[in-house]
Amino acid sequence: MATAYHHLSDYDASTVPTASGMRFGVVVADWNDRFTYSMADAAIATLKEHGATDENIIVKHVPGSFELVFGATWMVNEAKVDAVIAIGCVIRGDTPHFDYICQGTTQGLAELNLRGTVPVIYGLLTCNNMEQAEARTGGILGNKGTECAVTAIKMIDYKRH
Ligand code: DLZ
Repeated sequence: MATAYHHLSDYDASTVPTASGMRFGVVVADWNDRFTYSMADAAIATLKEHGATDENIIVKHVPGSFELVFGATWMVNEAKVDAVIAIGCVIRGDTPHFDYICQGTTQGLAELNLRGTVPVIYGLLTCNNMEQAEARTGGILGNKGTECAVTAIKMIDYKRH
C-alpha cells in the first residue's frame, strides 16, 4: 500500500506473534541521526512491547547508510541473530550520490536476504527532503521503526512455521 494512505505505526497487534525468545540485531546509521535514532527507538520499543528482552536486542551503529550492508552482514554472521533491522535515512542532495547510496545499500540488503538464512528488514528511508523524513519518523505518517519491528517478528515466525 502506498505510504500516503498508510500510517507506519498502525497495525493489528493480535496478528503479531510473541517476540519472547527471539534475538534481534538493530543496525543504525548515524547520518541523519535525528531520523534514524527515532526509528531505532521506535523499533526497540515495539520489539519490547511484544516480549523481546534487552539482552536479545543487539544494537550497533555504523557511520552511514552505505555501511548498513556490512553492519547487517556482521549481525548475521557473528551475532547469531534471528533477524536484522537495518535503519538508515538518505536525503536527496544536489549530486547523484543519493542514487548510488540508495542503490548500493538496497542491493546489498537484498542480497543478504537471498541467502535465505536470516531475514534483513529494510528500514532505509529514501527521501526527497527533510519533511518526508520527518513525516515517517514519528510525524503524520507514523514511524518506520515500528513497522520494521513488526515485520522482523513476523519474518522470524515465518521461518519457524
Ligand atoms: C556521504 C553521504 C551523503 C552525502 N548522504 C548520506 C545520507 O543522506 N544518508 C546516509 O545515511 N549517508 C549519507 N552519506 C554517507 C554514506 O552512507 C557513507 O557513510 C559514506 O559514503 C562512506 O562510505
